[in-house]
Amino acid sequence: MKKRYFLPDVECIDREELARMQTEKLKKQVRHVYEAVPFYRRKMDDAGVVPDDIRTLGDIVKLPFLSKADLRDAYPFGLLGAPLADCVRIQSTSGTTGKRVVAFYTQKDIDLWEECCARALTAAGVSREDVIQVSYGYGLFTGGAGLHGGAHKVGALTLPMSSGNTERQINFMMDLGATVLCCTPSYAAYLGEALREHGYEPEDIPLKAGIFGAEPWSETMRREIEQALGIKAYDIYGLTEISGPGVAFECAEQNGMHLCCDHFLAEVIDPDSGRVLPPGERGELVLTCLDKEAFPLLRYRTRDITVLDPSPCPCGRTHLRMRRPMGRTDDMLIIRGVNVFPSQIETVLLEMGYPPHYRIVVDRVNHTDTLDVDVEMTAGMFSDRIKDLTEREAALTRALRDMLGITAKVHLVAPKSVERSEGKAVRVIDRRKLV
Ligand code: DLL
Repeated sequence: MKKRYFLPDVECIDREELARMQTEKLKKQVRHVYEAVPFYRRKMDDAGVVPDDIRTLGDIVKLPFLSKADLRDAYPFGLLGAPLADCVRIQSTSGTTGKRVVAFYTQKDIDLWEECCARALTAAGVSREDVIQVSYGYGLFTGGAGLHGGAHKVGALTLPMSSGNTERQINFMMDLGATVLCCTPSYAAYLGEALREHGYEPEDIPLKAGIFGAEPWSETMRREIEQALGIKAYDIYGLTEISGPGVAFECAEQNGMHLCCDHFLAEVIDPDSGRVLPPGERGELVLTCLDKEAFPLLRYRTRDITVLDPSPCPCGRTHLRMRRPMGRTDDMLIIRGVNVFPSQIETVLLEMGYPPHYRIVVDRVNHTDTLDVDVEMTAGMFSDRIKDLTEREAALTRALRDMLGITAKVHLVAPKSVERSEGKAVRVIDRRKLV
């Protein structure tokens, strides 16, 4: 495939030059937030650090971490780094517990964010000739707005569909010849299923690429979606607090996501001790915004578990890559003392040919944790012979035990009985938290 860059001078910048640029930006940003944001000044004073202490990139470790709890404490205006009158937008996280986090943007912040999305689209081979169906939710969620802005910057024809109304999604896609689909991987899988039910084969579908993110997904799920829609599926990562989608994205190599290192500094830490880990080790991603004006977070603990990869990428981009996040520190389930990520369960199910529609229920009975997994069968697997179903359940239980090290109770359920999601899928019900 022809190599495409949105900003080759920035994306393929020499590493030493990039480090010099990052250092200058970091020093300036730290001074700015210290002077402009009393919340930061207090935090830095408590940690005994002043802006003059930050002279090299390595000095970043002197800065205190910022957590989601800090964002809640500072809600709504406490972390503003620009006058409110200079802000043009807020977006908000999709969190369901406690107060939502609101992030502010100046026009420059919006431009920066949309440019990151334009880089992501271009890296996936998208150009002004394309028709981009944006099926992420519009509104407070950053998915719709971010990819929409990026699509405009690329100059492509943009279909602002938002999420839901699958019938209408299919009609627009087929009638207008959408070539690129942007939505969550779970909704992409659902659209693939719905298109098949409408009698469309992958080769009838005009799409050629998909930009999928906002939730963890596996390599197997990627292959399923690619086959169902007849496309190449690209991963995109981001979070509201840092801007939205486009903080990192895959290139044609599809081997990790390039972080936009000119705008964001990435570290990976041990989530328990806070120690910075060397590249290649798995831990929690911590991000620092180098250019953001209105919501300039420093050393923000994302809670996403990943690995940083500084090795050169054949695509020519010099920006560091991050592996697909395997989950969040806060969706890791501890079941009978064993750490379980929902993405591990998904990998087993998909590898054994089950569709990506499942539900994980964790409970506590007689002081012991229980793990139940409802797994939907395809129409082809469905059988009225009890023996077939029992054998299937036993095989799945064995495979899950091999992956997780604990036993799960598997329940095979009828095709279409697990609720479909139009945005981020909610797959875990932890009843232990409800008591
Ligand atoms: O989900 C931004 C986004 C929109 C990213 C569209 C990609 C595409 P939030 O609602 O604030 O923002 O949720 C951010 O979602 O901390 C991760 O836990 C998770 N997440 C985002 N992208 C990925 C991904 C948007 N590619 C939280 N893989 C993040 C795994 C992801 N998890």
